[in-house]
Amino acid sequence: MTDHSYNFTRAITRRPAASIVSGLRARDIGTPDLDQMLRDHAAYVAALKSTGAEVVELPPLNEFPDAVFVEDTALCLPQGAVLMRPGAASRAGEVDHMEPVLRDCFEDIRKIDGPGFIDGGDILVTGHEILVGRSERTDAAGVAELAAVVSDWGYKLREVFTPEGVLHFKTDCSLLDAETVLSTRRLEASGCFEGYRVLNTTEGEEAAANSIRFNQLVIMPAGFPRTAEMLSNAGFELVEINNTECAKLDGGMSCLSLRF
Ligand code: CIR
Repeated sequence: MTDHSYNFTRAITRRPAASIVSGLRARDIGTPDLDQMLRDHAAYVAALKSTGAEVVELPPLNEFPDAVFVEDTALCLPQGAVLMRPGAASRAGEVDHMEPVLRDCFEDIRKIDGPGFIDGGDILVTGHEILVGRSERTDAAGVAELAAVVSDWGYKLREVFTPEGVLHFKTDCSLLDAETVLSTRRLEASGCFEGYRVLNTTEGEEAAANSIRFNQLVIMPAGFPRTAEMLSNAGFELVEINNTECAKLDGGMSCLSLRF
């Protein structure tokens, strides 16, 4: 049986806009370079396509500096898509731009109406459940509303907690196969992955946790050699993508696509 938590036929991405220099960031560690980010983005799209998937490449949205991080706008499942309600005010309008794109791909489109907030980056779909991390962007009401929406499609949703100072739940973890996750030690210590096989990022390489399993590949940020070696020894086929520019805006591999 095809496991929908990591086997995908399509992805949606959006090219970064010149306004990316104004993207949100927790700490200022430098201004992202658009040309470098465009090169990295092209390499990311090429990696997705190399698995045989179709990739919808949306044009830049200059009025939304963070719109390249499409993952936060929606949750895509085989049964349909759920439009999120992003917790950062400057990003709320990105959802209206994603809605028509998703309407072309899904018959059943649902929406988080509020009053709660929820970002796609806080949602990890595994082989048998949906984990949602409360964070600065995702609150209890947002989690509860999503739980109600997806229960109708037969999903169990479990609320967990994103560590203090970490932007999104998936900043610190990714799915490697239906029951294996790659996680930082600090996130695993919260107990949220009980029952899963957990592989840890190496100390000092926490940013490697924001990777994605996409069909046969694990697409990971470049520059984390010890974690890469560990994953490779565990039998995963890796592609490394430069992430220096997205990292200045707290972004990683998952944020850059919607996968379904
Ligand atoms: C933000 O703060 O919203 C963006 N600068 C980064 C979003 C990263 N998205 C994600 O982890 N899913």
